[in-house]
Amino acid sequence: MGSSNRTMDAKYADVLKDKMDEASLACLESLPNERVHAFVADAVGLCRPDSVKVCSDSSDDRAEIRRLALENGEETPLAVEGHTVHFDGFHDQARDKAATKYLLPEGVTLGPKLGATDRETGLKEVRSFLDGAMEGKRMAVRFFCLGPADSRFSISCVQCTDSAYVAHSEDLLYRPGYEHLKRLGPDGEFFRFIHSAGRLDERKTSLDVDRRRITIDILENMVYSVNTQYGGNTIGLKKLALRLAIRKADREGWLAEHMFLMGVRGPGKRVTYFTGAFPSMCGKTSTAMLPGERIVGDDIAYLRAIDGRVRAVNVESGIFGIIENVNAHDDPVIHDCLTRPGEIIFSNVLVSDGRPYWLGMGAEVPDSGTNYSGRWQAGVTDSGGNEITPSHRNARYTIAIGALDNCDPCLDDPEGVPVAGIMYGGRDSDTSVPVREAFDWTHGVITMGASVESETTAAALGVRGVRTFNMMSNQDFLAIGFGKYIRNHLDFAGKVGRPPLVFATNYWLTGDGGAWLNGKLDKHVWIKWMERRVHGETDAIEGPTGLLPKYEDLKVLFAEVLDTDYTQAEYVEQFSIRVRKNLEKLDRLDKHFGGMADLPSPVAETLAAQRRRLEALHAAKGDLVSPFDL
Ligand code: SPV
Ligand code: MN
Repeated sequence: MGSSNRTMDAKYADVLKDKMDEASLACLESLPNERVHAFVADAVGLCRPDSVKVCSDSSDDRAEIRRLALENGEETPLAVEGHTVHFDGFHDQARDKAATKYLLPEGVTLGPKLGATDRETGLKEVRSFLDGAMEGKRMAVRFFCLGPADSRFSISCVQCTDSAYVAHSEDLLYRPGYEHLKRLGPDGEFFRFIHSAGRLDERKTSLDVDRRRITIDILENMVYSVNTQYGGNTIGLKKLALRLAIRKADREGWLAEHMFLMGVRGPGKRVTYFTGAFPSMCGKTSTAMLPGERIVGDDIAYLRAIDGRVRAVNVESGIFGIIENVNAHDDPVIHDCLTRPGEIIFSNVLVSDGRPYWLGMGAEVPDSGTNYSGRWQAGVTDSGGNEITPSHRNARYTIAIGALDNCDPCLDDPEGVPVAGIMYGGRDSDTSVPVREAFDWTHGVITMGASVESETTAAALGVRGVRTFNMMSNQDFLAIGFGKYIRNHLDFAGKVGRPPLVFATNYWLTGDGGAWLNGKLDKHVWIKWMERRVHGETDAIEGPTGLLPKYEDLKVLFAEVLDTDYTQAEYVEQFSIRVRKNLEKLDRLDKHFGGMADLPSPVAETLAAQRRRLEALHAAKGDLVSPFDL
């Protein structure tokens, strides 16, 4: 573009022209949106990178980012073509909830459970950490689209980052959004993200993690992230954008959820779509990738009521998945993909002779190599005396969904796919049956979604294995009050003719000796059962906490899906109602909800009704009741 066509205000051009070449400047100027120019000029003025690369959707620009990640040492090539490895710092291996804070404008409250800080103070602090943070570095300016482009689901995003690894990850995980934002014209709305990894050590990992901040400015639809590299803290479009999207959804009457989206095959050529909300590391991705089914997405979905039906899209187009325990037997689809040539970023795995290794991969892991601690040898311990595992428990892979053999053809459909069922699941070793169906939408939203309780995992920093409530599995990302969030779910059903059926799953139930009662693949049977329920093709047993599958139906499905003989003894052990345990959970729930303001009245009513059913069963039949005795 010649200078005669310049549309950028001089006050922005003055800041930018010395930092970028003509191509980058022209690329930015071609976006007819002054607020984009202002945002980039502010980011550049604040962070003071040596140079700036503005990327369009072109494959050349994307290739340059990939090259930069290798050149600057944030990624290293592996032996298989297209594979690279990235390491995050030793203390930067998961989402940092404590350092993640909402900036609260005057008059806005989010309740005591969401980390927040006064807007002025928080803004001043994070901007001081970003001040000059990119000196000596190259900033990338990237444009992406959450959800398919040119759809009512689309949200434009602009990311400024000094990490080519972050920018490269976003190429694999999101749909390009430069042309989309251009088409929106001068008033196009967009979410904005500034990220700097901060000062780096010789391993190219963030040095100042004690000054790590993820600061969310809900007033400006903007997130700052600094002194961290771990994807969950830095990839703006992922959990940072989800927090902004939850607020937008609240304003506009739709739902932004921590959910997978998949098509489940039924008899004939039938494909029925389900979403599922599980806390991190509880089986969400491996459910979405079940062999023979169709994956639309594994992490974040937007749900809207359209023409009387719930329709959903995958916000992303790639997967930032946990690699631990991915092996040919349990997760054949992704395992196959991870072992053939193609564009993949492995993070925080063990590398030896140019090959990635991880815990539970189904092959021998070497006893030395390079991992997130640097040079590693079996048996080494950290400063606290704990053994350093070869791969981190939260080690991950990043790929485009299109690389999977079972990618759903509707992935990019601007109208989304119709949702027939929603499942909620947590890591629950001793209370809930493996699968059950809610009596209705309200019962499902309250006793299954809002009541998800799960043992903590390595996906967030902190102690693992502690039982905590995790509302809709979305609690880490909630940016509105809990009461309003539940109300939005309850109201959502009123916008459609027949709301999706709601189910609860529990893949983690254990028996007396502490062993898991289900195999990893049993979830495939539960999902096929849900599919049949949606189409009214199987009966169920009415229990106190929902509708349970019948033994004879599961027996047929186990034989069909897994070619195994499901015995009546297994069924009874797995599906007996642990009445006392369920009552204890209700006690915990009462306490949990007790402190919340603005809870919609159906919450207390629905939980009280559940308690009455459980108490009646307890009085009649005791602590443990077989499904045959219901
Ligand atoms: C999760 O932890 O839920 C993830 C990965 O999906 S993160 O990007 O860390 O959020
Ligand atoms: Mn997630």
